[in-house]
Amino acid sequence: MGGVLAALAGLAVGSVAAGFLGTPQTPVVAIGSAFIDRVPPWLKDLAISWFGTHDKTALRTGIVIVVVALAAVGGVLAVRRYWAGALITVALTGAAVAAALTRADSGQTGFLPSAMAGITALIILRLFSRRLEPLLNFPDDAVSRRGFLQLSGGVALGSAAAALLGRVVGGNRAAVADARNKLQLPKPPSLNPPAGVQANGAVPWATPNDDFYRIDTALSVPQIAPADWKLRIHGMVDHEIELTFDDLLKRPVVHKWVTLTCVSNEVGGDLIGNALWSGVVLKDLLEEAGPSKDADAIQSMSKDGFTAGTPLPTLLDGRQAMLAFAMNGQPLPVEHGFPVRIVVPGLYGYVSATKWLVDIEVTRFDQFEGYWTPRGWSALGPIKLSSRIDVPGGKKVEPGPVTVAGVAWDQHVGVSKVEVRVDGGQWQQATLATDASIDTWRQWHWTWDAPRGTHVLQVRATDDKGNPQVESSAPPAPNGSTGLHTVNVKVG
Ligand SMILES: Nc1nc2c(c(=O)[nH]1)N[C@H]1C(S)=C(S)[C@@H](COP(=O)(O)O)O[C@H]1N2
Ligand SMILES: [Mo]
Repeated sequence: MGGVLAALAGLAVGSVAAGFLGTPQTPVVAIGSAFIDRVPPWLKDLAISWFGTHDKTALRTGIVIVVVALAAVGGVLAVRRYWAGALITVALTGAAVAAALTRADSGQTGFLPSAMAGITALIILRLFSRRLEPLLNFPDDAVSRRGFLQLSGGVALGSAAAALLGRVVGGNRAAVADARNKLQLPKPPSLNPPAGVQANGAVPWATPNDDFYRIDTALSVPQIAPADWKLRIHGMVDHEIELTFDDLLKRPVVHKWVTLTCVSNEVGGDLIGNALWSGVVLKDLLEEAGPSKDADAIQSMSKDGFTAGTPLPTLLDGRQAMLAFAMNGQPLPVEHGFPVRIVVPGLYGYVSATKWLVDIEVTRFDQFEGYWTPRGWSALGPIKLSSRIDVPGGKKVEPGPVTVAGVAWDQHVGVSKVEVRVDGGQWQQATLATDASIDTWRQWHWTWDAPRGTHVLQVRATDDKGNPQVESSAPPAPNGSTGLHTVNVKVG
């Protein structure tokens, strides 16, 4: 009891301190972020498949449970020997402080919330062990019991008040949301998808922002007001460039539909979305900076220290890789990288699509590794040709004509053909919807005269160069899944 309350009070003080210091590093965030940076890829994939995009809530909850459980043990030990319980508190605090110190976005004060949390917990633990001593020796002493209960109530109330205060002073979030709402950005000529791109029965060709998948390592979403945003382009360049948000808006703006895909997408998975991005073409900026002939990459960095390594040619070959500030006509949602992120058609997000972008270094692949490379993922990540069946889903269908439909993608190469087969039979050509560009997914549909029974549907795509999709199954690591999306359908 004392241990649990000490821990909760510590965590509450930690989050208030983080709020006042303007750092995202509450003790839970510090531990969680360090955990995310070190988690093996298989565990990350498992977490995504269990919790989907709620994996971060699950992690936060998990950390609180573990901390409170350890603190409970500490509390029990502290009843007899204060130092034994204190040792556990000190160890937990040490872990959180160390975790905060290793984070890029913690600044000089990032460790303070964790340290203050630890000190608070130690003091409260001490108070409890003092109050408990007389109770242990004289169990019937009403005065000691009252003292103990008063202390418990006081600490519980204090923690709740502190937690509330923490929410209020964590006002950075509200300020950034407000700045985002007030932002006036150049509007795309139209938000409507190009004519003919939507196939009957398929998912919406344009993914609404609220439905767009979110993948990142940010346990606490970086909050950057546009007025505070600055981008430095440096490294192997003739002229370093520094850019404010206003500078960015003064440049020519492009609006472009691009389908973003995560390398962790399993065959048939939904870690893919298509949006109209507005921003500034990166090529022009890079050419102004003048990359050295020996450079072959950029390392882009997020406010929170995430990095991606992108081949320089993909940024200069005219495919309109961009610094995007808007998504489907809205300022980037904060979770999708507000105020500025990178979008590169044809590359998986982990090697290109840095959100909360603050720094671009022109460099060489033999000089650095992007965030995911030492964690078992390839340095290079071109998106693989792939296709997915969206309908019919898992539901039972009536015999007779059934619409089979879905999407196929091979960004910056293009999809030229989609075929479907039933029960391993002949491949049948599906009807393709209009191709908006080679940088977006392409929808398809096929009408199946479905007989009663249980059947297996499969889809395969062919790219614009005539290469068929790789049929053998491979997992997402190290450079993207392959295999045919296979769906069982009950008819009858
Ligand atoms: N700062 C930052 N940017 C990031 C990541 C990240 O972890 N941190 N993840 C990348 C990955 S793996 C993908 S797939 C895309 C996902 O972008 P979205 O969340 O907007 O869909 O963002 C990329 N940009
Ligand atoms: Mo990703």
